[in-house]
Amino acid sequence: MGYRILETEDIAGYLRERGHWGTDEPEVREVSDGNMNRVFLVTATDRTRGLAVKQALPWVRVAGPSWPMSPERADAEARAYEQVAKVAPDKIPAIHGYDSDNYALVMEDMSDLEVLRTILNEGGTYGPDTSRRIGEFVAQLSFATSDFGMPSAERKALIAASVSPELCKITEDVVLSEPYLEHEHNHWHPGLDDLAVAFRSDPRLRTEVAELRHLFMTGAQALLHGDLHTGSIMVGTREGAPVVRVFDPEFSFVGPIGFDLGLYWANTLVSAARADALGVEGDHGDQLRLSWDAFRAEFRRLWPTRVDTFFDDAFLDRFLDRVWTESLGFAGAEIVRRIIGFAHLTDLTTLPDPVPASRRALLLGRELIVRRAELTSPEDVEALLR
Ligand code: SR1
Ligand code: MG
Repeated sequence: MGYRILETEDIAGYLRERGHWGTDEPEVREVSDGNMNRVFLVTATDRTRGLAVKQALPWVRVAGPSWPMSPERADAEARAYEQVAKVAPDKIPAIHGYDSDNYALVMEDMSDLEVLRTILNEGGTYGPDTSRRIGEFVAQLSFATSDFGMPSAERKALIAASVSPELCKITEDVVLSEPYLEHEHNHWHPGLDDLAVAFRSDPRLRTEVAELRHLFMTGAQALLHGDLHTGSIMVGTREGAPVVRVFDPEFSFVGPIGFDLGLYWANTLVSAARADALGVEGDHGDQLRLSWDAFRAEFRRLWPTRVDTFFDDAFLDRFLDRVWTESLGFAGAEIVRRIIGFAHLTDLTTLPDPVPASRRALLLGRELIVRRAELTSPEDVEALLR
């Protein structure tokens, strides 16, 4: 059967057809929240079982049919989950099946967990484990799918299989060029008019963003999540133990490792700007350091297992230094686009007055882009935050 868009009333039958559900009638509700897809939660009436169904639509969900987008992005997501399952299965939801005809994933019900951004927006903190696990996640996925973790020919096949031009183009446009141009996707609070104009007419900033854009287009270092923001992470506790789950890797492709770290850092820094604006005490400003330390430690732990020992220890030091610098640049670009480009963050938009925190974040974003080579440690970034 060909592709059909699933509605709430179709879900129980669909799951039965595919052998995921028995004859009992579950409760089904649509909980679509991200920019791109539809998600349904399916729960047994006695609450003993649950599943989630995620389907890619032939357009960007928040824009509607006026912004067509191939649902094949779900193939990229399914492929990414397969790769992560090999190296970090504890950090992603369990995948029960992928239906490539309908671009639908059937996966673990995570409704007992909460989206990290929601927790932060409600005044919560990251806690001691979240950023450590995110740093480990990026290291485990990127090491395993780099030329250090995979034989050369296998890697070339992964690069070919993971090519995702449509989704990469979104990032090349909305993150890595449009905010620095006049574009209909861009919008911002009127209190930021002067900065939006200044960012569009800043040759140094533009050249540095061009550098990052080119790196994103050409730097095939490892398989990425591709959209690692705090809305793509769920956290909580199960049987007394902390749980962190990374989801939504539909933007996955083989790209520069710093893009994943940078996106996460941008979102932690924006959450810090929100906390600061509200006078909330928290651990937001520590997360870049915690995730970087965990990433670096895990990458170094895996290094002795590399498949190509021509890459020596001195090269590793250089490589990690480059990842650090590139991550800062991508973090800056993500901050800027989330404020004067497309797809703004509720961290800022829901503030009583978003302008002061947005201005600080924008200026921080610019610093991270243009001065990334001078910032050599997390303490340098923390100093910028102060
Ligand atoms: C058209 S999509 C806009 C944004 O939503 C996704 O979550 C990505 O961040 C993308 O840039
Ligand atoms: Mg997403």
